Amino acid sequence: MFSKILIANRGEVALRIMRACRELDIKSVVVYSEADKDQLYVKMADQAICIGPAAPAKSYLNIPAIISAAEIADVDAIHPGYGFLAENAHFAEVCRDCGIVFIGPSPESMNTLGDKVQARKLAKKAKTPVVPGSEGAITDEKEAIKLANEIGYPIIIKASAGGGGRGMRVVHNDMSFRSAYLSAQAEAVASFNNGEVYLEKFIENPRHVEVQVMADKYGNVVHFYERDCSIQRRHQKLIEESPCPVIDQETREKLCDAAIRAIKAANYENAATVEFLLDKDNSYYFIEANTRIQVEHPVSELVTGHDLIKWQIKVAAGEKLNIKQKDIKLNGCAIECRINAENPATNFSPCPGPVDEFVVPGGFGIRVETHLYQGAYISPNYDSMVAKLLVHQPTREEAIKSMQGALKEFKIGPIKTTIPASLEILSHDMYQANQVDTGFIEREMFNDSK
Ligand code: MV4
Repeated sequence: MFSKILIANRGEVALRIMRACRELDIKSVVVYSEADKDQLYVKMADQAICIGPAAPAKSYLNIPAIISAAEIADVDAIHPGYGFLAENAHFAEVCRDCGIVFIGPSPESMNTLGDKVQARKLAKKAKTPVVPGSEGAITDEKEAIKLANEIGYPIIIKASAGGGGRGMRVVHNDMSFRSAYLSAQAEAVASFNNGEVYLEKFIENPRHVEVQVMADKYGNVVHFYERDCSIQRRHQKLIEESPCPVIDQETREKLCDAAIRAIKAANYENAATVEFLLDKDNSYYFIEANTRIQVEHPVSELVTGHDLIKWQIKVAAGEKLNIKQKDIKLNGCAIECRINAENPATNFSPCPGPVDEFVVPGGFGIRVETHLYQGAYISPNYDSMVAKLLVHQPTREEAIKSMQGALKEFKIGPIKTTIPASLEILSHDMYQANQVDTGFIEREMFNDSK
């Protein structure tokens, strides 16, 4: 096992990783920017090293500065958390070249799965259902239009290097194909420096369901069931839950097995999330795989009782995943609300500033992940997510009820947060009746200026 780990991240995830290290008797080193010097995780770490100014490019994305800190602190491994360098294959490669374990997949599998065209091919080979679409990248407009007609409109053109909704265009007919194709390509070049695009049937009003997977160095791969992340606004998740409330046990097992097959085909190691779209008939289609631990991972921890961050560290250190799939049981329902320092009344604009009031909820089945404290300062330089509130209860109805109470107990002021927005969603008839999809929030609730 490692004796010292560097955490190349900030905020609540830095604390989350630090706590896992402590339970494994591993010393933690954090890196921080000048803007974060007073953060709780900086004080709590065994060692803290300032790596540069507030701007992420000069600190949390600054590979030479982070590697220097790792060398100075003499760590065995680096945990990247999520965001920042978590899916940067070059960073993983630099770590390897420096003899530091990157707690995550190899740069090779990161590159393969990061390329959506390659990921689709891999999934297909593994007999994981993919959305009907092009064999590979589309290069010839005439052929692509022919394929669009075979599949049937509407279709969606996506950037191979894409993600988070950038470089996507929905096309409804032959007439509008050309301009969508050209603009998707141009956006892909501008955003990712890679103009490769592919084509898929457009699944209307899908749910977003993702499977949590973990793989060790010896080919053992297990899943920790699925999360439903359909409650999103502009590709930002607001509420996640496990299990997906609309699929039966048989579908669930097939879906999770399909995710495992795709990950095995990538020769993958460490944590992965396999994303699917679930259509009206509960058919599921692979869309992409994320090569990091995700923000919403605690939802899966609550329903399975497994510490996923500890598993990440253990498998990276070469331990075997000594658990059998049949021993990973799904217990009850967990819901997470992301709490962002944003003002829902002003189109979710960021709301940084000092935190004068901070009262945290508690009670049976309540979990709070946050780096805030009374007197903390929320910096405008970083992501606006400042806390995650989770509940675990036997049923979805009880989990919703528990979450409503906990959200009302949570006081963060004077800054504005998404707490009231979460309360509105949880009390919505359609949310309670499981009648939501990825378009629900923008269609039915928060559809201000587009
Ligand atoms: C789709 C789709 C419908 N059909 N692909 C959006 C981000 C990227 N991860 C994939 N996305 C979508 N791909 C096909 N073939 C609809 C979306 C989509 C979406 C997906 C997941 C969660 C929220 C979403 C919001 C809008 C569109």
